[in-house]
Amino acid sequence: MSLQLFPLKGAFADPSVADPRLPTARCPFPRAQRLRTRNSRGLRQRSDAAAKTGDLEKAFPFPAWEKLDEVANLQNLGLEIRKEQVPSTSAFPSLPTSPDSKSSKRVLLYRDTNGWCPFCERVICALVEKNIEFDCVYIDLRNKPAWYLDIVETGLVPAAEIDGRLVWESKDILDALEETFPEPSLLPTEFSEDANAASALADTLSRAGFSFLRGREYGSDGPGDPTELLESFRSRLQEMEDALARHPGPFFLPQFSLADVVHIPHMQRFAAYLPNIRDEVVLHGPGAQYPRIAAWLDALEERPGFRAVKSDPETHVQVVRRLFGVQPSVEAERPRGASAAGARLVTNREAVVKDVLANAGLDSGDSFVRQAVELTVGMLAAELLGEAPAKPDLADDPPSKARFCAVAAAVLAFLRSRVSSPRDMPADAASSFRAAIDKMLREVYW
Ligand SMILES: N[C@@H](CCC(=O)N[C@@H](CS)C(=O)NCC(=O)O)C(=O)O
Repeated sequence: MSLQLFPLKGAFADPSVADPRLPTARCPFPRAQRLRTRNSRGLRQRSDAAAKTGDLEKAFPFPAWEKLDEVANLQNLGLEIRKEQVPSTSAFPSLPTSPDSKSSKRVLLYRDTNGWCPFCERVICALVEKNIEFDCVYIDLRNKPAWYLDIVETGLVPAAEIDGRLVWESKDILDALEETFPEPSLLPTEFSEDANAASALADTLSRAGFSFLRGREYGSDGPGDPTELLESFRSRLQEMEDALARHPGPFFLPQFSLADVVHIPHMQRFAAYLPNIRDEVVLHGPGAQYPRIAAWLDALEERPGFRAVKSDPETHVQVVRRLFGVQPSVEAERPRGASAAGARLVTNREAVVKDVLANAGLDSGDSFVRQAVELTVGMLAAELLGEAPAKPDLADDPPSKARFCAVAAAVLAFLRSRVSSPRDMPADAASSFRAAIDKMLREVYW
């Protein structure tokens, strides 16, 4: 059987890649292939036998968790496991979500379970910068406990108990921390006017940025005027640029301060969103339009408080798309080899589907699986060719949706390791092929 995934054919043959007269239709790793077949049969036999005796441990090597615990060095990472809580790991010491949770530390922070709240980030950033020990209690914002609503009248996070005094509203918490723990200071009194101006700008700038990204004014249902939204965002960014110029060094004041802390959450988000969602505004990297803001973003990387709350750009983009339904207007630049890879996949789809069904470990006798495999291959081809990949509409059927996603993930992972260059496609096409698969895998459980 030919194991070549995408045999070069007719019009799609790329003469720069391989001479179709060469015996490329043979698997370049025939020995490896034979070994794989033997091993998988062996495993099946062993697992059948083990299943009869119920002794799975003999069939499958279970992870050596104790050894892995040791290697992972959990204590040194400061990771705490909170049994029966979601999320169950956190770099921050935490207590059960209960009205009776009493902390031995001077600060107890109530924050969101999903770890995304930008206002909680402000508080954590200040706590870390000021070396204040704290415990966290995680509040599920979709199902807030009644006792939390009783003690915090807004019902919002963050809230903090500081030496037994309960404070909410992120900026009020920052002030209370300064009062209670004056050293090291994050608010030098001689610059309080500039700090107040920066704090006010944090609100107007974040509103303008989110309005621009969502295409509508904060609090309004209808679409806004895109040019006005862009101009308003730009003028707030210019205000920030000017404020950063007021003192020497990269920060708002001559030293890192609360003025920086209050801007960190929305600015780290905008820096992540813009290149992926709306590229009219460039905050960072080549073509940066606000040099002081770009230098400020660079300087943050050195701050322990920022590192404690920093997320990766991809998480930010995924969250804003899911949470606010923000759709990118930026056309992701299609990598150079994408069309070539797409063309090969379309031309050879039958062979590819057959190969997946025969070798990816899926139940090829099941018609749902067969359809899901073909659809996934089609979605990948569409992705590579710059077409919108059509996903099945399974919103009303969660079990089938989950099943489809699982099959799609298996197909994509299989093809990712299966493709071989130059056997199947030129090098840049293979890179694009894998990049497209990585992108789809990130979004496969939609
Ligand atoms: N002005 C507040 C805003 C806090 C806020 O909006 N928190 C959000 C999480 S990011 C929240 O608790 N949302 C829950 C809700 O709206 O019910 C502050 O600065 O602390």
